[in-house]
Amino acid sequence: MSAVYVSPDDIRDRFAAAMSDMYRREVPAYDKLVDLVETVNAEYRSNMTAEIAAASDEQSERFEKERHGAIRLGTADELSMMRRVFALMGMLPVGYYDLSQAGLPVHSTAFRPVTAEALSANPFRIFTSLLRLDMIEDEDLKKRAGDALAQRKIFSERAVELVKIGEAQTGLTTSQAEAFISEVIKTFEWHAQAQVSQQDYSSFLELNGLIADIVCFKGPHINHLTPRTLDIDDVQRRMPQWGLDPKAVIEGPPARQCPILLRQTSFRALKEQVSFRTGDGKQIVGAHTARFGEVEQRGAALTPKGRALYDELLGAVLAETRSASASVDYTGLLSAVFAAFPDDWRQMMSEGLAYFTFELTDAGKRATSGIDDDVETWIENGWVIAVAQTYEDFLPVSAAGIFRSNLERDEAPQFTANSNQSAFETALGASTMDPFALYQETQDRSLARCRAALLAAR
Ligand code: OOG
Ligand code: NI
Repeated sequence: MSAVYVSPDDIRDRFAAAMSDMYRREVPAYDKLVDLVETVNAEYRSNMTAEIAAASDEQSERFEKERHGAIRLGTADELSMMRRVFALMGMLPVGYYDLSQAGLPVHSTAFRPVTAEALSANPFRIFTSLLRLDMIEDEDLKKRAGDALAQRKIFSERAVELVKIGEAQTGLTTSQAEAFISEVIKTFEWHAQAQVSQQDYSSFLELNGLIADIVCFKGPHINHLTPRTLDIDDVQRRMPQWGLDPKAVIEGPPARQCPILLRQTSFRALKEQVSFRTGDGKQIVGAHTARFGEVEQRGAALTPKGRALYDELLGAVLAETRSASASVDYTGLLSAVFAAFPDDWRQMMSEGLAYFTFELTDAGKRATSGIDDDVETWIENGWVIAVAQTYEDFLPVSAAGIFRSNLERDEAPQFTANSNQSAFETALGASTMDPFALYQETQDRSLARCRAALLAAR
């Protein structure tokens, strides 16, 4: 009887809160960032017009508790077990992100809820990367990395047992869910003790900061959490006053009247004390730089056509930045180039650039005649309103920027691009879902609901 089980949405909600609590305790700078974001959001809200509030999910309950995080895994077994863990929380793998394009030896997916209902309950997402040992050319280091990963167990026995129970029952009881959360959260704890020698650590670090972070420790510590803000420019500006060291630029699109996709910034990763093993069983003290805090501002999900335009414009900005000899005003350039992206919801809808959900208005509920199939006419008649769907995913170029500004050295691309989605999915033990299809489905369903209601009234 499924009624005895806690809903996956509830488990995710509690898990997300527990993760945020843990990270606030572990990384006081993140605690400060959350306070800053709450301050900025409260100020912004007090100036927000009712119109703006109604046209977005920015007033919704999900907003304040909204977080994403990121982890980096070492092996296929770790990734496939992680998939099973997240499935019990209603988080499924969406999208494939090829970071080798940006010269990083990982590829990734985002575990997240996929239905409109689950997203509004709590949209908690984890950007999950898998190390690509195949991209390490040095055979000796590749072997040492593989050996270090082979000897670690990132999940407790009890966690694995609870996953199996949850799968067999297709759910967890209240006490099982509590145990599940407290067991699984251990996987994401920080380990100040490296499982390799300082010499090995240095060799991995020399190769790439990500490799050192993934290979040298007992588990995939959560490396950042990200609250959502209403005004990312304000957060970026105020970080130094709060004692936080922001990365140089905000990733993603420029500030706009009609926000699109995702804008992100972070405070730079902290240098933290760790210890390394020595041959004689002693420990020596060193440092590792991996953990940071991030902020995001989310806008509308774009259709493939809108996304292609975004990619084209961003590509032009990056090409110009690279070719410029002197330092360019990146923010000014970004805004200038993105003037070519329509900044008006109606236009974005008629040109098919963004995804929307359609809702019947009170006038629509009373409408009794003149109903045809054209949604634009319904909107003109005031029967239906269109609200842009929030983008629930990530952006590969932005993710690369976030990765890079948090590696100890800002490394130039060292690895050759070679996308390998099928290898990723084999490791995952499942295919990744297509994000565009999810937004399209939500849009189609909302349209069908409006149509049915209007036809029934005829
Ligand atoms: C992941 C970086 C990507 C984002 O928000 O784009 C990311 C990492 O540093 O492991 O979290
Ligand atoms: Ni992130």
